[in-house]
Amino acid sequence: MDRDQVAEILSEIGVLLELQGENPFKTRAYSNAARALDVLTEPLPKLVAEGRLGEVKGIGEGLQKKIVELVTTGRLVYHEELKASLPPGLLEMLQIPGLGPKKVKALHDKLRLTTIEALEKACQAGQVADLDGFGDKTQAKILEGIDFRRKYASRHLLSAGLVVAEPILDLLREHPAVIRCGTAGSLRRHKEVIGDIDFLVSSRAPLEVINAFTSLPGILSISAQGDTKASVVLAGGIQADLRVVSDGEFPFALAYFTGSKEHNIVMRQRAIQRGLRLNEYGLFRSTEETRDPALRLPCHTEEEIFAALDLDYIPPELREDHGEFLAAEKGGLPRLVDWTELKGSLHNHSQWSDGLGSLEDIADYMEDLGCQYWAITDHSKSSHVANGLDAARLRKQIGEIRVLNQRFADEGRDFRLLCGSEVDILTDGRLDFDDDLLAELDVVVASIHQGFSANEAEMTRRLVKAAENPFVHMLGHPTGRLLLQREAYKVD
Ligand code: DGT
Ligand code: CA
Ligand code: CA
Repeated sequence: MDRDQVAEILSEIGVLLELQGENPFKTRAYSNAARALDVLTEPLPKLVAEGRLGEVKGIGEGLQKKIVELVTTGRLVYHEELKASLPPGLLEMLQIPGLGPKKVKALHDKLRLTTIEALEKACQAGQVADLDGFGDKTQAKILEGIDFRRKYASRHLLSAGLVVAEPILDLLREHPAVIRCGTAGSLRRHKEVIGDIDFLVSSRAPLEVINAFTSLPGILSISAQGDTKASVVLAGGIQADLRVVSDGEFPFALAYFTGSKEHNIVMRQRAIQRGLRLNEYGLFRSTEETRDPALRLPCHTEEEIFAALDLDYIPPELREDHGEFLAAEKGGLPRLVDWTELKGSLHNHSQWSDGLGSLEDIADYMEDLGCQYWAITDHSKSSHVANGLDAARLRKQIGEIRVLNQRFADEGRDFRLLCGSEVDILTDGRLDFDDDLLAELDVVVASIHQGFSANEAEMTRRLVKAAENPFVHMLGHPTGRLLLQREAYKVD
């Protein structure tokens, strides 16, 4: 087990102990130890192997033993027993915003609540508001949090989906029974949030492919397994569907399972208007539903299907029935932006606030990737948690960027850093820096990081006031939404 996993288990022990009502001294020892591991400068396994854990500040003998057990065996009996001694619903409650160990313990002790469902009923009955330290506002917030969780529990970020899908696709590609394969569904359409992952394979031996798929590494459990399809759960709890078709059907199945549903409906209508039938098995010369290969139009690729329906090729990202058909009929589809066309970015952080890289490392890296400019827009002073810069540090950063840029120019490099700030919009709509400082910057991004709960009129007023400042170039994250984590704030 590596350092991060060990630290995570130690902090979970701290939380579990707090839920049990252990004294704060004991619970804090675990969170402190987790934090001590976070800042280790040497690899944890090395310290353990050399018996030098005792050198780390804040880790007593009892904790050392537990860390050794975790590092060497990958588990900790104490942790497992502790976890088993508490209803699992309590840990789930902790995921609701605003509910920490103390509040969850109170809900358990006073109302005997052990599940989210029971918590929801208690809130609806107004019992939670009556508890000491809760109140109407907290109760409403808990209900909101439960709703949010329900809505998003089975949704995942595209990035999380791609990370697990790509290695599986690579393994499928190498399998001798696989002719063509790819992803479909919302993942192929590059939706920012996806429900499940859809894989599609063409093969003459579907069973072999299904068996290979369900025994791939990275598959946690099998939910369904048939002759031509299977559903599994992948790492991270993401569901995945696999369908196996003949190679003749592949382009049609690919188009169908890529979706979206709304897009597919229009495609079927276009087929019918032309005296044809379109479904997941083919595009057929028929006026009735069929899957007879003898009636199938010989399309080998999706491009040929679109062409048969008098359309330019519509890239998956545009298949939402949001106007793509009108555009594709008259050669008017927009060209999608490609990674290689990216010349720079205007909203980025460095280690001066809460980013990871130094100015120079960032410049080298982005230039290597083919960029010509990269703005450094670190946080301003009111964003304490993000280590925001005050005016003096920002002036110092501007100076360092100028020196670096001079050097790049001297070296004949076609790359520049831009000076900037992600300046906080304060609750009264004023900005965190004076205009004379903002005037010195190449890029000013203005963002709201506090007072999210204001009403729509107030939120809108703040954004408008910030945007009216002549030195502000753009608003950062203008809705405040965090995918799967936080709803947008109310703004008109
Ligand atoms: P997701 O997984 O919720 O993020 O969204 P999708 O689009 O990946 O949906 P999914 O996995 O349920 O199905 C994959 C595709 O299969 C979907 O985009 C379109 C197609 N499809 C599924 N069910 C139907 C249906 O009832 N009618 C039509 N026309 N297409 C369907
Ligand atoms: Ca899907
Ligand atoms: Ca699916």
